[in-house]
Amino acid sequence: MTERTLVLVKPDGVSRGLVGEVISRIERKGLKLVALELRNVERDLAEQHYAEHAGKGFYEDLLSFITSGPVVAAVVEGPRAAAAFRQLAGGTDPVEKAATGSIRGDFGMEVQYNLVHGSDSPESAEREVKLWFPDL
Ligand code: RTP
Ligand code: MG
Repeated sequence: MTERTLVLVKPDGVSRGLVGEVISRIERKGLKLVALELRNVERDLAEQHYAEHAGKGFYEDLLSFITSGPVVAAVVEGPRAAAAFRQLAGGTDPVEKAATGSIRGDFGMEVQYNLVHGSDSPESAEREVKLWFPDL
């Protein structure tokens, strides 16, 4: 059964010119792009997207960062799409957790500036795809 997941190239990835690199890795893995858009993120959308982190120490910095410049939002499809993209992304901390060969492991240095987002489960993916692409 096929599955959809939400991918974001965060503002650091866009400003560093890594959009093509991320898209290329998604395509080479065998995942399929079904939506792709450059957009500015309103505070309200950022709050809903990261609702699970409300109240945490890094929450305000996270919201400021994700609304600081354009992101590329994509819906990606394939068998086990959420897990497949999380593997491409690597662990949250680009130095301590992300393996070399992953997007964060190859291009990231700091937890806050970890380049990409991927939904963390099929259930999160369903919620996030609806949130970002309600007409899809
Ligand atoms: P994401 O949601 O962005 O795909 O990242 P993730 O699942 O790997 O990590 P998550 O725990 O959901 O955290 C969301 C984002 O918050 C920032 N963060 N900063 N300073 C910190 O300790 C800290 N912890 C998390 C990261 O940018 C992380 O991607
Ligand atoms: Mg997360």
